[in-house]
Amino acid sequence: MTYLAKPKFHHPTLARNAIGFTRRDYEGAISTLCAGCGHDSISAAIVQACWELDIQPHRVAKLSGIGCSSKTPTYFLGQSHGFNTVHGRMPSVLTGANLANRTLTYLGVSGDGDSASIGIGQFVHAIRRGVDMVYIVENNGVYGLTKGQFSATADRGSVSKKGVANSDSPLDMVTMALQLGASYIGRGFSGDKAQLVPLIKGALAHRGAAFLDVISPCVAFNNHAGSTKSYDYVRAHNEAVNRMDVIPARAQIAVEYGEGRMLEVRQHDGSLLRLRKLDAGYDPRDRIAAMNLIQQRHAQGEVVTGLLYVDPEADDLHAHLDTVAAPLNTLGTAELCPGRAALERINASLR
Ligand SMILES: Cc1ncc(C[n+]2csc(CCOP(=O)(O)OP(=O)(O)O)c2C)c(N)n1
Ligand code: SF4
Ligand SMILES: [Mg+2]
Repeated sequence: MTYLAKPKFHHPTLARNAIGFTRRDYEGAISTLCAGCGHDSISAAIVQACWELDIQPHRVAKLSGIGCSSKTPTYFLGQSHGFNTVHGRMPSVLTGANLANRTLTYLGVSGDGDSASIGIGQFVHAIRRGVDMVYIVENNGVYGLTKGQFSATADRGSVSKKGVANSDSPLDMVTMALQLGASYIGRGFSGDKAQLVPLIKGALAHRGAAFLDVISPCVAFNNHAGSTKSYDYVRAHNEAVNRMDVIPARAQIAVEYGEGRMLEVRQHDGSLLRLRKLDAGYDPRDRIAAMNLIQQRHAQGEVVTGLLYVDPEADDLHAHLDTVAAPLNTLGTAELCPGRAALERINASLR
């Protein structure tokens, strides 16, 4: 229950990261989601990723919309800034916050209903603007919070718990993010933490719009035979194109691998994405090839996962707009008031 505080007691031998925090320091309140809900596994992966990256919790802003998925920021990063927005409006609030203060790490958490149905316009524009953020959609194919109606990501022909087949075409948010220009794109599965934690770490280290679609089964309304978002279905149809390690800039690189099996991509912050190729021909730097493979495999009922696209040279909205680096609330009169002469010049240019 959210009103039950977790005990503050930490066992003295709990492992600490480089800035002295235990994993517990990255947790939030006790989850109220259904036992077995995929969303709780994603929260655990976020905790693990932030702990491993030595992120200072108070330098993170977590934002969400409405839904079971959008409730989850209460259950992780209890010492970070949080903003639970209106349904489908997380991207615009995140964009505004990011423009006002670029020194924080922005983590947007949403659902397939929140982002692919009511919030689709907001999703589209935040991605195409290149807002520097990690945008996670916890994708279960239904509106879990309002009792299991199909969302826009539900596959045509997939069957609801009550036996009704979905007649609408699905919307694939990964393909959309590729088309819209996101510069780091991955698909994960809440049942595969070993794959998901590095995907989140790489996204946190990325500059630009990072988008992660995480298939996250709803055990209450969409985990039966006939669903393409159930644990069984995704386990049976998960085609991972690669496995990734994220090596922070400060770490020594000790192991060398054979050519052909490995691909190394260095990001702007110096972190290294080391990819073990499971599909030898897959190159996550090729946007068009990524779209083709995802669509081909989807037509065959397969779910392609892994790091699907990355542009390590990407920039972000601040670079496009040439904004000041300092947070707006730290600017004083000297920076904000250009003076009479400058104002007169501006006014004259407008006459
Ligand atoms: C403006 C508005 N319309 C509708 C709702 C009702 N509503 C609440 S959550 C939700 C869908 C949530 O689905 P999703 O984002 O997939 O989250 P999940 O619960 O599946 O994790 C809806 C339609 C609302 N809260 N506000
Ligand atoms: S209703 Fe579904 S999405 Fe919501 S908490 Fe329960 S299992 Fe998770
Ligand atoms: Mg949902």
